[in-house]
Amino acid sequence: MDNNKKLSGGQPEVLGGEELHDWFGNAVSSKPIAMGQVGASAGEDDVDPNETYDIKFRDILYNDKQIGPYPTDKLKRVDKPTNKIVGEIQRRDQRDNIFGQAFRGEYGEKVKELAPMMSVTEPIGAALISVQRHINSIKPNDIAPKKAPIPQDPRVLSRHIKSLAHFLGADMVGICKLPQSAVYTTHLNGDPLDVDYKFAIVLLCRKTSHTAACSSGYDWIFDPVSFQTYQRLACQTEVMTNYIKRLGHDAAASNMWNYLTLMPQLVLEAGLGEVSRMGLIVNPFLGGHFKAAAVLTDLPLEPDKYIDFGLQDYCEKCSICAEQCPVGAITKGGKTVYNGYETWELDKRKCASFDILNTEGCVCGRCTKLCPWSLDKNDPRDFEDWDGTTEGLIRRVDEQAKKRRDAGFTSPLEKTDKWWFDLERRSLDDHTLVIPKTTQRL
Ligand code: B12
Ligand code: SF4
Ligand code: SF4
Repeated sequence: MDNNKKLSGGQPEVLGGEELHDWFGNAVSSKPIAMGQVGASAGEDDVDPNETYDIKFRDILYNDKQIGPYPTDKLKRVDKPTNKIVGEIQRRDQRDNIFGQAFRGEYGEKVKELAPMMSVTEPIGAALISVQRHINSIKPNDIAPKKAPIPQDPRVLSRHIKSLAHFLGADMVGICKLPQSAVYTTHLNGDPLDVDYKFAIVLLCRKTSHTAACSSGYDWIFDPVSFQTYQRLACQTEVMTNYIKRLGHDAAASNMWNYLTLMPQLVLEAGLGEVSRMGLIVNPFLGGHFKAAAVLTDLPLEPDKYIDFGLQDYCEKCSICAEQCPVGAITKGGKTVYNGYETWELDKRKCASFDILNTEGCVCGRCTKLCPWSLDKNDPRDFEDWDGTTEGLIRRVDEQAKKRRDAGFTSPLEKTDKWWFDLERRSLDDHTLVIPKTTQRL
């Protein structure tokens, strides 16, 4: 049986079964056990999809109660995205993202020389990346040969999977049909990607607000803030993938270092946000202050609809991100068509060159941090009294915008709570940490 039938290119080969270990890690049997014995009784037939289940104490899977900490069930749902899709969205070669271009020298010798040091210059970021590399290198497990005897109703399974996502630590989760246009044509190593799953489960994790609030963008912590979030998402999506395969369904994780898909498109499709002036997707509760990862699967699921919380109009009038971007990478003008969809196109070359060349920090993220939809704490309690109207959300965002503007777009925490040391590694082959000259200017 081909246990990894849907995913080819750049993935580790699937090995059969699991080794049995005792609690102390000693192998107790050299004979691998079949995954089917974990997910379903050996010899059992596939589950009849028409069979009805009456499972006690699991009302949450059958009712309409809110799943997760944010009131996503109160959002206005629509049939089409609020930005127009006007043409065909083209699949992308992952190596053509701006980092790939920088590594190839397309932005000049200085950017090429410094690009490999990006994200690993600062030791907290480098440590996060080291550990995440291990997570990404775990071999995918087999798909159990028999489907687990659980309800096959897409709605019930979707509520189960969403609850699992929150159990694993995701802040928000949505489901969409997987559009082939969101799948990269190649893996980062250049192997062609042929990914053919029906659905994408999209997980969002908010960034750690306190640390982000302490960062001006001109220091070394904002990139580790991203990698701390990537690491959590990698754990969540790898565990969810492993679990779905134990249920007897195919699945693959798409996360940092192992992206199979372009994420903003999936975040939009899964009803988790709208296209914003920043060029990224903004979520009504998390603003732009989150990272995303996905699990692609054939588990029968119920896709979510798009959402409309008035962002297209809001971004037409607001331009905080464009004003606050240190290099003018975000347009103050109107939307244009890019890759078949309407958006405010980012000057990614300006953003990435600054990210790599800035001697006082890395991947500043000021746009996402200062967007007034990214509230100070992004805490679910902020929305406990929300009346469910767009006006109610916008009122709060206007207040946040005023507060930030009055404070000159700085937080008092930037002057008191920088708990990290701005240290730098000298070069890729030298692990000595030095105090960068630039910290004296902060
Ligand atoms: C490379 C990259 C960058 C690069 C270059 C971006 C680029 N355009 O090439 C740079 C350094 C500029 C960058 C910066 C940032 N990034 Co970035 N980045 C990526 C990454 C790893 C790959 C994107 C890619 O393949 N680009 C190459 C091609 C496809 O670029 P492109 O044609 O210009 O397309 C871009 C957009 O036009 C859009 N897009 C293209 N086609 C379509 C079609 C539809 C329908 C939609 C809706 C969108 C869309 O997606 C691309 C996003 O870069 C993604 C992860 C991922 N797998 O998606 C994260 C990602 C896009 N980045 C993210 C974030 C948050 C940031 C930063 C805030 C950094 C930070 N500190 O957190 C800044 C924000 C800059 C900005 N205002 O957009 C998030 C966005 C989440 C969201 N809210 O939607 C992502 C998804 C990472 C994640 N896992 O969460 N990033
Ligand atoms: S990450 Fe920084 S440089 Fe890039 S668009 Fe946002 S504010 Fe501008
Ligand atoms: S800062 Fe203003 S213009 Fe920019 S994405 Fe946020 S709401 Fe839109």
